Amino acid sequence: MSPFLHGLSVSQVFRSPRGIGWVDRGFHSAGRRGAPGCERVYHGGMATKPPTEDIDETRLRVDEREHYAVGVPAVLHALKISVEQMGVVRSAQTLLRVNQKSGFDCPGCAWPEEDRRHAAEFCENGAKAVAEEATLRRVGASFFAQHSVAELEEHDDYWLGQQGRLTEPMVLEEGGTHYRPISWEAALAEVATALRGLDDPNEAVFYTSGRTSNEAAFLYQLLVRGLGTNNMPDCSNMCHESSGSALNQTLGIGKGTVSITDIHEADLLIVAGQNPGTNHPRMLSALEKAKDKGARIIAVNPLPEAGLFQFRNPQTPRGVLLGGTKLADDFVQIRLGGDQALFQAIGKHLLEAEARDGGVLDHDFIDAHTAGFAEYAAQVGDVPWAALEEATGMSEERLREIGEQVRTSKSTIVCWAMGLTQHKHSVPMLRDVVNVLLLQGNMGRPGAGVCPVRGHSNVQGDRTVGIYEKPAEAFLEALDREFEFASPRKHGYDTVEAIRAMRDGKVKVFMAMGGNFVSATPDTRVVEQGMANVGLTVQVSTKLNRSHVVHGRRAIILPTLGRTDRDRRGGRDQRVTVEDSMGAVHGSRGRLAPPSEDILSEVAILARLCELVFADRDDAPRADWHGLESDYAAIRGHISRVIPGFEDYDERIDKGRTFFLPNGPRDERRFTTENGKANFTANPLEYPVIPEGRLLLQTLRSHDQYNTTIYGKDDRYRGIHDGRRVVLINSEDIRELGFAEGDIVDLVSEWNGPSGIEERRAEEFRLVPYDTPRRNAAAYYPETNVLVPLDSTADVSGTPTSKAVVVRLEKRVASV
Ligand SMILES: Nc1nc2c(c(=O)[nH]1)N[C@H]1C(S)=C(S)[C@@H](COP(=O)(O)OP(=O)(O)OC[C@H]3O[C@@H](n4cnc5c(=O)[nH]c(N)nc54)[C@H](O)[C@@H]3O)O[C@H]1N2
Ligand SMILES: Nc1nc2c(c(=O)[nH]1)N[C@H]1C(S)=C(S)[C@@H](COP(=O)(O)OP(=O)(O)OC[C@H]3O[C@@H](n4cnc5c(=O)[nH]c(N)nc54)[C@H](O)[C@@H]3O)O[C@H]1N2
Ligand SMILES: [Mo]
Repeated sequence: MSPFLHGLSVSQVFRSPRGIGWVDRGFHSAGRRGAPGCERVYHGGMATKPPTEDIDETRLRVDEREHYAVGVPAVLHALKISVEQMGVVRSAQTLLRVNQKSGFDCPGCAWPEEDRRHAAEFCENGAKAVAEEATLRRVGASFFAQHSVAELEEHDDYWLGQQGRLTEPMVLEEGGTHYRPISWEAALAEVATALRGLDDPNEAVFYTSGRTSNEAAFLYQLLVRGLGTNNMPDCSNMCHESSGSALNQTLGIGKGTVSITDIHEADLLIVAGQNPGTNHPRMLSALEKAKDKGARIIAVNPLPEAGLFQFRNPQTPRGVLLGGTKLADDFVQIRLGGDQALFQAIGKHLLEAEARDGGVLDHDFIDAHTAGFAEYAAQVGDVPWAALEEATGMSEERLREIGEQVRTSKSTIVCWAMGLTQHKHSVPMLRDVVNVLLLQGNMGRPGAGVCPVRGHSNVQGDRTVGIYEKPAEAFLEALDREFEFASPRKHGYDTVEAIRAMRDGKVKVFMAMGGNFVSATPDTRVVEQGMANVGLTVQVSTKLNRSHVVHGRRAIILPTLGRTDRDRRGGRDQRVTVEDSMGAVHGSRGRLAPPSEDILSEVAILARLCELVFADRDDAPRADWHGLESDYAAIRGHISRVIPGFEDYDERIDKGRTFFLPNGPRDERRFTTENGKANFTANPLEYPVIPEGRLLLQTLRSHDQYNTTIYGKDDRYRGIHDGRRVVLINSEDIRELGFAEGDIVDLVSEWNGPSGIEERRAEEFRLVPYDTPRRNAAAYYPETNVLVPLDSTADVSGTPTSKAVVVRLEKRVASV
């Protein structure tokens, strides 16, 4: 990969005598003019002040959607945001260190590095994630003195997140109007006393978001299990839980089975239910490499996402000057939730081709390594083409054409993200993905396998080191042996169960290690009410968010370090480790001065809590808590003795090295399922049936957000500017439902609950005609989470069905 950005390396951009005057040249020679905000970049070496206003939706503009991703505008946009948040010097310091051997792991996404020795691979949204964390804006005691909690609650997520980094521990008393400062000693003592005072440890809930390092996550689960509960809901429950459920059962591992080299070497890549141009931009370089080597790409999506079609790599002349690389050879515009039918159709086509001509299936693989083939073949044999056509919105001929591309592929990888995991029938859908791959032996050989593309940068690592409400017995036994205690065996709450327990008044302490529980979870009104029922809520956070202003009777905010911050403990710079989407573990070390002196790392907070909570308890885990806080290598020592695959952990990440965790299916076609085989499964076909006059709504990310953190007001690739309250909808549906383009409507979700139809309402969204299948609409999360019913979850995995909410539209005011 070339480290160059239009002939200049990122370092040259910042080192040029004219500062980022470079932007001028790069941009004119690329034949473009007037990138918005560019002037600010020229004149301002300083970070800018946070916004004073919420998003003003009346300014919303809609234009043509883009037909390519990245390119020069992406570079400009990222530089603009970086300089606004961090100023020029800090921007240079940080952007040069992302994903470098001696640098920090990008907090953006979990896509692996191509090769960590090269200079920074440019990624617009990675740069934005970094800028958001390394911002020079601050939220300290004077901020909280100025703004009451009631006032803060009125602001939108954009305003809250943009205020800056938290700098000192704060507490909100019962009935208090403002957060006030509290010392670390008093804050941690209060948390520990609350936890020790519980009648039953199951009255506490401990949420984790996926940025937490392996070291902190491991200590966290030890704190929780030492206390005596497995109540560990995490963001994974809302994310790739369906992937884990389907893959564990069929392949014996809840993770992907490919490496980055496999992506490069695949003959066919199917990218389904994923918008990599926005959410995993570095994946586009890998897809480009695969294309260069002759791969075909099939993109499966209801929306023609820009990043699926054309990639203008800003680091190559081809990308900047010659229009870039065409990615998808075939765009399959599927109906929401139609993917199970698509994969059944492919399987059916392959089986019919085998019966007719032979030579399609990998019989050696099927015989040696799999079980359940006959049942699967019978099931897809019986499913009528008419049903497959109805579910996908495509003809039998078209479905067979896709099946033919799979038949002729020598090695196939299926990549997916939230479009496949957040449906009621996601688990059977993903089992059918596995079925298709098994037919041709696309498992455990180069260029073949499953690739669930993870979201948060360490969400996979957190699970590996024990953040899970249903831990495996072998893990618990090893943990008990290492720390000489007895961990609880009873399974804990997942995210939806935790919300039910909060709603029902069963939770006395709620603690979150990162994330934004209130905005990220479904059924916002129920969650708000649930939070209010909790005695003490504790948020360990980097930045202000809604979960600080929607709180329990008492609330504590503990500010913490992020990936970019220097973490000095025990007289030296500490390093943490993370695992990427492909099971590679590597170190991460921040270099920036932390936002204030008064911030503790996640590890330090947890080690101190363990010490306080476990003091004079004979049945508690035993460890040198103080030692762990001052030397994270000692935590890695514990992990290496508890979790297989981490032998010699610390040595193996030394000097910026990466190591791969063992992966049975990938490494040796070994499947640790109950029967020791890769399992075909027979899954009855399911797909959403949309009631008359209603739409099916998917809730997704704009280009300017990181989950609940809103970076900006644009969704550039989809042509949406200066606003977020839009519904992307087929223009014929607008007409048929009696509306006009630009109408402002309320979205009313309809859920068939135990006592009849329940309604939930999200107000004032503008109708934007868009290229989406009939009766399939899209709107942004988290504004629409209020519509997702708590009980609307995926079978088996319990994941909220964020990509399939039945709604009707209600008109509010005339067209504007
Ligand atoms: N910049 C940025 N990066 C991120 C994140 C972010 O918010 N911002 N979030 C991170 C996290 S935690 C995650 S999990 C990932 C999320 O990454 P994605 O899964 O790409 O995120 P979504 O925006 O939810 O996009 C879902 C995609 O699936 C499509 N889709 C929806 N329903 C269906 C369906 O039924 N079938 C098919 N075939 N497609 C469907 C949608 O049209 C959309 O293109 O990104 C991670 N990276
Ligand atoms: N409707 C709908 N809902 C969804 C989804 C959807 O597609 N549609 N997607 C779901 C998915 S895939 C996910 S993963 C979840 C995401 O849910 P979460 O992970 O809970 O949400 P985030 O917005 O990523 O959390 C952002 C907050 O994390 C804190 N933070 C950031 N970095 C750090 C750090 O290093 N340490 C600590 N301690 N705190 C930090 C900051 O305070 C920031 O405000 O949302 C889910 N919710
Ligand atoms: Mo996620």
